[in-house]
Amino acid sequence: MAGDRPRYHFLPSANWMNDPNGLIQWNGVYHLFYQYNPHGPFHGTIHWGHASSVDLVHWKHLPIALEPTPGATDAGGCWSGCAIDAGGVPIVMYTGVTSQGSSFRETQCIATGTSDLIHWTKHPNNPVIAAPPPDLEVIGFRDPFVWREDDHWCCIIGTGIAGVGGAILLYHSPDLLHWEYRGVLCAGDSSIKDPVWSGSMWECPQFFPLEDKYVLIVSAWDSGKTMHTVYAVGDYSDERFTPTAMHRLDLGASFYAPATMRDQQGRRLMWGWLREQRRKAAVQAAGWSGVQSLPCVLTLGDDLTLRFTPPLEMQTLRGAHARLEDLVIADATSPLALPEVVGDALELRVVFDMRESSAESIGLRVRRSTGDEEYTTILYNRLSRQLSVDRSFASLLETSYRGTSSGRVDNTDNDRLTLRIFLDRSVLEVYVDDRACLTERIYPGRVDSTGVALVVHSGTARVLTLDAWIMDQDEMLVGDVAHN
Ligand code: DQQ
Repeated sequence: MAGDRPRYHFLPSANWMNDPNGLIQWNGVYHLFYQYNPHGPFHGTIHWGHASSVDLVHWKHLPIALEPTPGATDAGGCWSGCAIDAGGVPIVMYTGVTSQGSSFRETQCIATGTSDLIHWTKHPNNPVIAAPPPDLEVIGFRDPFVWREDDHWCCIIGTGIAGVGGAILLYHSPDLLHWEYRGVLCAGDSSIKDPVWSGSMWECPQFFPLEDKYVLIVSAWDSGKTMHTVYAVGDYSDERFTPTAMHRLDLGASFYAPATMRDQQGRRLMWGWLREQRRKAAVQAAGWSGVQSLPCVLTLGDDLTLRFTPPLEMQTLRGAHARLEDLVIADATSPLALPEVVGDALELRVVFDMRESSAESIGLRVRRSTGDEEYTTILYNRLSRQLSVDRSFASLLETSYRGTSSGRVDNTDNDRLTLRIFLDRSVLEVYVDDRACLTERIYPGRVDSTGVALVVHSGTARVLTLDAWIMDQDEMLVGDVAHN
């Protein structure tokens, strides 16, 4: 259905997209590569798609960057990896896979780009890392992430150690071609379920300094299932990362395999793959699957947890604006429909006065139909400090994707609570202050499911300001996916 296809989030014109890959700013231009299947809206024959942007907002589709080479070590797919500026030469490192019965052989490969990053030549020495360390019983061996340290390159690869949990393998190289295994940078414990389960294998590791700490982001995988993304902040010395607690990175059910980059302003930017949550037949009918999240700037809080902020550039998407001020809502008036605010591609910013609110839960309904047949409820419960998105009534079509995603958001300001919401047809990204982000996919079927309402439970709430912008992006994407 055309009404599900996002308008201002990045996605190819058709077919399958999953992980963001090889994020880099090159000669001032942002480049986003991504896992792409040109043959349909399903995972298979994975290529690297490519797009670029000068402003993080408008993206230009570029030719496919990498495709599997028959008979080579990436014949089964060019899986996730990273991009590196090797002294002015663009290099990508990725996982080449070949089918081995019902499983895959995973090896690490490199390719060198032309100065415009359009054409890529695979190195004749591929694979540059042919197999995991022989003395470890590993589950998976993929998704290289590379950085420079002193006089050598460092590469980490995601894996799992049987009976232990997810793990990160560390390698060093003088030239990106010859790699020496240095040990396990860090390992998880799959028996720990609380407060967050990190699965039996870690995909798409990202490892970078932030303030005076290091951050490790991994995507938790278990028994063939992609689950959620977790992060840890900690210290890095003597080739080992010592994390403090593990945290959920995004509190929703759709955000996975994020990649990060440091841009020329020094910002740590992150994109994640927002997978579909609808029936295969609906995906097939749509002809596309997968969206990239909006970019998000990561910073570190005093409590050593991450802070999440949409980049300022996103404000250039704002079109027609409505502002409401000083509203009081009580159980009896909830949900309070806002006729001034209508649309399926909106940014909403709501500031609640917490000192003058007694309600246990406050929030909004979006994609709401006139008779409340369809709606999605975003709520913050101030007693349990839980942010939730309830999809129970989100869609009359996708009845199997129901339920609630939620997570704890600690230490929010006692005076104010700000919800910042990016709604883009089937994409919903909810920021609570800068403390947390919850991303969901929703698939309302009714054409009138474009309303917004304020909701409270058990008490009253005072809204200081509510700003709504129609996100106006007809010109966002330039060109089409070109095939080599
Ligand atoms: N997707 C890629 C893998 C990665 C997974 C394959 C995560 O490299 O581990 O498309 O979604």
